[in-house]
Amino acid sequence: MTDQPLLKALAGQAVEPVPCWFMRQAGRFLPEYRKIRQEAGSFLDLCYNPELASEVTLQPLRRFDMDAAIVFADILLIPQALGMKVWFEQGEGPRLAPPVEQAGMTALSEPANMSLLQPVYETVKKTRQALTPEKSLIGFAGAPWTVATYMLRGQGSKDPASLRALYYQNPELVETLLEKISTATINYLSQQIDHGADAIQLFDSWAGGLPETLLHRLCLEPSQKIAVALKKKHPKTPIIIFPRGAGPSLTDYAEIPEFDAIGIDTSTPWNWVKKHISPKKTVQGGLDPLLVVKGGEEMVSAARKLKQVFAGSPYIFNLGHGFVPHTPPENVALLMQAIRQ
Ligand code: 1CP
Repeated sequence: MTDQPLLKALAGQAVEPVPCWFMRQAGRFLPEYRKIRQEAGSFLDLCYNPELASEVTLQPLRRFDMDAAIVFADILLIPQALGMKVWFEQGEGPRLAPPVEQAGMTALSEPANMSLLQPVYETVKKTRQALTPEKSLIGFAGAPWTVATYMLRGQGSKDPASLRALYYQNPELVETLLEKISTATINYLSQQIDHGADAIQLFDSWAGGLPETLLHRLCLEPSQKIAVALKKKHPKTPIIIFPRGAGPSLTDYAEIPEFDAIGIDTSTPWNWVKKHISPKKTVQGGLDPLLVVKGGEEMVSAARKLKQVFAGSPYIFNLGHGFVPHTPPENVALLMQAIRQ
């Protein structure tokens, strides 16, 4: 599958035209997604329905010519496999029970119920079969810290400082939890690769705001451990790490050979990346997703500038975080045009 532009870029080539895909391209902003979502019942029912999940994965590629599809699933399926109840409150976000901070590790399943995730592997297989050979299929999971932030508190945390305080109070609990998530995640991603994922992305959406030592211990090291374990079994499958909010510590991520590409968030200065990250390391992302809500010339010129900054080095066009639900699809079409020009 080395004819895939995305894989070429992940192998360190500067590819022209620049390969692209977008975080949160599946689900959320497309009207055809909302229709299927209604048909499926709940969001989680949709994640566990290979037929419909595969359709949602393919929807953006039917409209736009991006180079990769990302499997429709969620980072919170792993907590379910670990024995937590997971649901989504309308307009509020995910809820998980019982919170590990209160219930402790013994409330989790031992061993994890990995067979629950079988439908995701079916989605991967079906989607890979439906994609043309030059398109890549990206499998993914949450990085352990990001998944743990939801498991510890039973919901998304609005207060990262309180999670840090929790770690200082009870490091054993947090570290045991990270270990448990990591083991399940290695198995989960390995199965996604076995079923046809061409590349993997680890989302560390809540890596921001940690002091350097904690960023290393809670985010970088557990993600590195997953990448090392995956590479042992699947040395050819590239891994993209997206440590949102890591700032200057991105240079530490870039030094880890098992991370084939580094995802940069909205607030990372592009020229800083050019200056501080080896030109051999593949970089992905950077465009403010809210600019795609705005659209027009401002979006187009930012996209051109981003392409220009990374021209001549291995780069994958993407956003600094995901599309928001009210992104107009016609702005995405215009963005694609600007990227392909
Ligand atoms: O229809 C709906 O209401 C569901 C919205 C939705 C969708 C489409 C959620 C709820 N998850 C997803 C799919 C999803 N989630 C994908 C595959 C589709 C794609 O990205 O194109 C991926 C990769 C994720 C990853 C994910 N889920 C992350 C990491 C990346 C990121 O966006 O930061 C996180 C943090 C989650 C948790 C999650 N899932 C959904 C919500 C509302 C949340 C909470 C987000 C938060 O706390 O702010």
